Amino acid sequence: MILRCATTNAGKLREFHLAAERLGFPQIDIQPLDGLKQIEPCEEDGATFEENAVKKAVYYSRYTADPIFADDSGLEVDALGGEPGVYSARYSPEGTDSENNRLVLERMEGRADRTARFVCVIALAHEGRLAATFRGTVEGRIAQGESGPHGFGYDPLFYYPPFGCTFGEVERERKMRVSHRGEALRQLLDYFFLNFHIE
Ligand code: ITT
Repeated sequence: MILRCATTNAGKLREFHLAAERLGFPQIDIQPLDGLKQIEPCEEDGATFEENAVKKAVYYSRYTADPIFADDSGLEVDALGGEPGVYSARYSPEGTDSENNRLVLERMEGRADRTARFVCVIALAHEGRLAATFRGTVEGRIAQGESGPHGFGYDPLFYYPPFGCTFGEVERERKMRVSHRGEALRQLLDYFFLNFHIE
């Protein structure tokens, strides 16, 4: 069973590839959408992760006959009123991981309340129609600085108390067991397995 994913983010893609087999669904073959880079990007102007995920999934489902999912995700920092939120990928003017991280740390300087969460919403679509959405979250804290060589995006800033370190300091597999994306993907794969019987 082929399940396509529509993402331009290499970090997300690496986590999706790890997912199906490790989550106990070796029959589901997660493949990127062919030619995604040649397609005009979908505008992500929704006010919520749900709106953007649905928009992306439905948009890209017109380019394949296979079922396809999109992930809209990000970091919500309580002391920053939920920012960067849906603007996570383009929080700084440069929009790079290192500049985004620098800006979060700068805005958090001197703040005692450092609670934050990662949110991931996955939308599944088929032939131009939305099938379902799935949401995962994980609670943590914004560290005082960046640590660790693993992961992507805000992982080096995201201190996860049960691990006693940041997501940047653990292997991808360990992160996926507890992460927002791992949780949303588990729900997606359960749903897909039960509802799509595609030969
Ligand atoms: P696609 O829309 O093509 O999937 P994108 O990077 O633009 O790629 P989003 O709009 O969903 O994706 O933005 C998500 C951003 O949130 C991402 O660029 C990271 O900066 C951050 N993010 C999401 N999940 C993360 C994770 O697991 N670890 C670290 N940062 C994460």
